Amino acid sequence: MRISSARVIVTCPGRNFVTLKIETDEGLTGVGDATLNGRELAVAAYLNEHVLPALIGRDPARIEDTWQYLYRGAYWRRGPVTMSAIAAVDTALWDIKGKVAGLPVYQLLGGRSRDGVTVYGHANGATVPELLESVAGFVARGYRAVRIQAAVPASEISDTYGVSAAPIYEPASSAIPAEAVWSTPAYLHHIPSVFAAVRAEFGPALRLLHDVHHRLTPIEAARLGRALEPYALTWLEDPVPAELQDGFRLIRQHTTTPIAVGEVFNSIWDCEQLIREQLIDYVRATVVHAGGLTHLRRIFDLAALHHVRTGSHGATDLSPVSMSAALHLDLAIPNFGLQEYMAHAPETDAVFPHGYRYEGGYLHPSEEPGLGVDIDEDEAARYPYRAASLPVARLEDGTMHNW
Ligand code: KDG
Ligand code: MG
Repeated sequence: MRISSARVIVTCPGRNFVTLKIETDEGLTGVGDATLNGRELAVAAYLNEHVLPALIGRDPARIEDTWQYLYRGAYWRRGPVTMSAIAAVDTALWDIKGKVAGLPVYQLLGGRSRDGVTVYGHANGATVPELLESVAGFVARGYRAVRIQAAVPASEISDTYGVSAAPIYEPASSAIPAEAVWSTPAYLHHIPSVFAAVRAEFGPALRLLHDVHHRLTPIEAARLGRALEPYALTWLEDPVPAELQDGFRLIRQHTTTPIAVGEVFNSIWDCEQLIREQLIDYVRATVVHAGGLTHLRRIFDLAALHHVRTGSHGATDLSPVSMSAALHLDLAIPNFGLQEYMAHAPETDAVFPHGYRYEGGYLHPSEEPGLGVDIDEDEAARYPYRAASLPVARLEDGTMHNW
């Protein structure tokens, strides 16, 4: 069997998605997600200009060899654009391999290690009562784990990360980034009282998470982790930017609150030290941004050796193709932790028909051969690309900060 064609489909059913579709000379097809929020066209061009011409005529069964060919062959290794492009090819080839075998991809990865994939949802509120109502909605729908984000009622903060009135999470908006104002002292003062209110209302069993979105320094994160210890979080996410992996040692020295990081990682080298030194508890790398199932499996296997569990990123800017692929891996690996899950807009679901389903706190991947997801190209053509950037954050004095 040979790869006979490959095309990149850019569509905006509520938000932008970049999808690779590979076809073989025997009529099988595979899909891969290549969406990089706010930088979509860079990955589309990378695929179109530099990857697709070299794919035609290759044997689709040679997944590892193709991965190595694209990674080593670029000479310029790593980076989110390169690794998202490689991920799309890799994911599509796993989809094809499943179809050839007549098996869902999780069977090719070793079969089930569990009955379902435990997911967490996103509760948020402009006020604590609003937040409690949002959490109650998730609990009523069977969720066992909920991410908690609440607006900080302080004039120094113009909008708080993760809080929005819109039913679908969507931080990317205007073509030129929107600007938000941020104050760490106001945030640190407020957040412990939010968790106190949630625990008082929902008791000890509900698993609670919180995303700092890279906004603290290690010592500030250590202070927050310590302040949140009475509320027994499952994880505190992205407390600091992770370029300096040593920074996490400082956090670890001061708090037993578990740490999760990795949604912006694209290679095993971004977390090698974090994992090897057991500086984190959950690694949040994803299929689409970390080189596909082939490379993500490698990261997760390294994590398994060091008591680190997985918590793959699953925001709405990862398409249903990514979610489908993530669920197959989540089901198979021994060290699965949690999977993030945010429902997509109905128009996104219509563009990407998929067989995974939510039930009582768990997601279940499709049992169809392959990944169990496709792209409806006629439907996709109805939604042309719209430029949309992620916001930026500044401190009160105008200094650029981390969004
Ligand atoms: O594109 C950026 C989003 O995916 C990110 O802001 C979402 O932090 C996020 C999360 O934990 O889902
Ligand atoms: Mg996050």
